[in-house]
Amino acid sequence: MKTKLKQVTGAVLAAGLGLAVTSSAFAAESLQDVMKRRNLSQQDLLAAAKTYTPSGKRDEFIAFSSGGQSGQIIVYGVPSMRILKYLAVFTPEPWQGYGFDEESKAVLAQGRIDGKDITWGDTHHPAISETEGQYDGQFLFINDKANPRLAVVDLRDFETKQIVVNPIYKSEHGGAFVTPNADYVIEAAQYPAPLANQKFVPLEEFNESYRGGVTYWKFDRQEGRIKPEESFSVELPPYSQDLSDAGKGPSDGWSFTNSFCSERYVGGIEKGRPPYEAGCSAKDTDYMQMINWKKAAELVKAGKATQVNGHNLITIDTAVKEGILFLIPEPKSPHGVDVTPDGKFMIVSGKLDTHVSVYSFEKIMGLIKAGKYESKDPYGIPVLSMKDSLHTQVELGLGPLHTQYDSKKCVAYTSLYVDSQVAKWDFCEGKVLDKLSVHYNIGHLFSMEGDSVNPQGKYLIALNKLSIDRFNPVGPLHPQNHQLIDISNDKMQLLYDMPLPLGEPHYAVGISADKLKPAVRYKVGTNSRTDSVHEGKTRAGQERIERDGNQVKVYATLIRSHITPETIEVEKGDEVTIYLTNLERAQDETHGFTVSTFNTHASIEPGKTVSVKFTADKEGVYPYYCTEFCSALHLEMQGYLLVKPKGYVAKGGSLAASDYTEDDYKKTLKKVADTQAVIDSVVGYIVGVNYKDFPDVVAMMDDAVDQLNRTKEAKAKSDAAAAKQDWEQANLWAEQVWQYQVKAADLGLRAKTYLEQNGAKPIK
Ligand code: RUQ
Ligand code: CUA
Repeated sequence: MKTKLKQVTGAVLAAGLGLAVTSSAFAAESLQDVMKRRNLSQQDLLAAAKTYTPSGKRDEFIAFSSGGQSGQIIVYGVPSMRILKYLAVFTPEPWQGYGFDEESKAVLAQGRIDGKDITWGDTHHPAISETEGQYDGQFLFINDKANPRLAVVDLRDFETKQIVVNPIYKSEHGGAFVTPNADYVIEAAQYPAPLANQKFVPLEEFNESYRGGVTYWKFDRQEGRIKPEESFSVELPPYSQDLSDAGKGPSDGWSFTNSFCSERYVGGIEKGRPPYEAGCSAKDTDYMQMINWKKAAELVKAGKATQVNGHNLITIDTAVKEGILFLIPEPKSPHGVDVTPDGKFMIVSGKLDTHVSVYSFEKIMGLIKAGKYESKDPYGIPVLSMKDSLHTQVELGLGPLHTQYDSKKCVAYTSLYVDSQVAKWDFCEGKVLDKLSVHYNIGHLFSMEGDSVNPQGKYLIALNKLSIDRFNPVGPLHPQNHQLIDISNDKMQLLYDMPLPLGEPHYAVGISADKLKPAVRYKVGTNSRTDSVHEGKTRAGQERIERDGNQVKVYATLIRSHITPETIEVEKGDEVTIYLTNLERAQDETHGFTVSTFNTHASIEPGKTVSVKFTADKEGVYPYYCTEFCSALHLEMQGYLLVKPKGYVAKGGSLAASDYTEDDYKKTLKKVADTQAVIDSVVGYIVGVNYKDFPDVVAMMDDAVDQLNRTKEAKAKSDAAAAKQDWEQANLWAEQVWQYQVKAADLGLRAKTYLEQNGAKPIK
């Protein structure tokens, strides 16, 4: 029987066997041999054992890392550090068809600013949606610092669904951070500018007319979209806003945003003035800006917001009058502000100060209730005393930036940019517990669910800016370096370096893998970008080409291994829309689609409908094909777009084919019968064991049955042709029967291997 199986799957199976032989040769080496050969220490082995994830095994956590200037999100597993996906967000990504099919183009178009396409983004801070302060794994948000935008990703299919443009900023940084039930997504401005968009204001009027702010984007969880009309901003002085965080527990309802350059310095090297870096770090303190966003939302409902660029804005004056905005001095040029899991403290690191400052929310509230203000800033905002708001300050080292939390109470980890270290410390007691050197210039760091109310501990990842001497050289532009650290013991242990070559990842978040339950297929005909039925949804048998003037609409389907229709004839100048529906129900049976030279590509996952659109502006012959190696006959998943000159008259003639004989037909019938015997024996094995206990196998069987069911129609056509002695048609339809059989057999064999490897038991 083995020989027969081999005949069916041919070279593919043979290649697989070859691999098995090579790997067993390595198994002959002992652990000691390998350690010697690769120069590995006991410590290395221990680290390897903690991160190595055996073939076929999964990770405990999933990380979502910003993709920096790539405008994407990088998804990887922890502790294996295996990259799983580049998620297309602000930048076209051809493999996913993002920015090439019409549906994703429409998402990118939401991110246009002043009518211009912006085809990149500077992503910094991803945030996972929360329910009662815990990551719920439903949605992901990320900001674009360069072009003030925010994107919504649905974790049911890991696709970007929405991009919103901030209507009043020119840049932003303090986002995305979510409130504890993801009612709002926080986005703070960065470089101050006039809020009314199209206005020129000279730099001489910086203090009077340039402004910053914090935006609260209303998120509708049911629809999975941000509602711009229900969103609002609170105006802030031109103190460059930086990072933000939402309060939780006792501090729920408030948000905290850092600032730098509260000196309001405006540079001018070219005029002989000292640069920004000098003028922006002259004072000893900047301001933490505290906003009561719950009250702010009520003020908006009560009509107390003004409209700027069609957006709800609570002015500084209103915010002060209503008592929702306060300032507290914080050490020089701070970067991170991170609320503790219990919501009692806000931890701020001053980049140019060696301390972290732990602010007590309780003390702050005490000061506010007592109306105890130290002073007012030039815009009339009450300033609370730093000394009276502090719980403690701890000297950690040079360049503290960001703080994450452990599952252990009071334990925090702070990145030290200048020292290139991670400090583990106790924020309740105010003492340092451990320090670990990491590679150069750590920026953010993240622990698993480390900014939720319920951090999971276990692993910490350092996001290092430089990777000098860490990896094999690849030219002047180095990859970034994510370092995996074990934090399950008192002492931190560095486990692994992962190069990331896709822009500079700023922040990342890690979530327990079991909280993510993405779908593997869509309902047939789904427009995945709008979560609705696609106008171009096409079922098997409904494929057609419709023409209205010069508008040609092609309703096409894809299934292993053909695209229907296989010929598309249009005239020069026609505007062509091709709707593509993937009819597969099987997992991972994605088809791709492209038409030669029309700069178009689509990725069509099972059930999805997408459309590609172009003007057939040049007469000629253009092959189209499936771009995913989806099956043995993938190369044959092809067709022709024929662009004819206007008014072209067909010359007649018939399509080329060979002269098939009755003999050929009979040979094909024999092949079909042999293959059926193989299928029967594989099916015999499968139904003889407890395959129903293996959902993956059940799915494969469904898919195989689906393929086999398709043989009926082809067989009927073959039989009918044979009756008329049309051997060409009879033979070719019999070949089609065999094609379906091969796919079913391929699935059957996969299922059989799976069952054998996973200990299936015979049933009585
Ligand atoms: S950044 S390295 Cu969050 Cu934009 Cu700190
Ligand atoms: Cu479908 Cu290749």
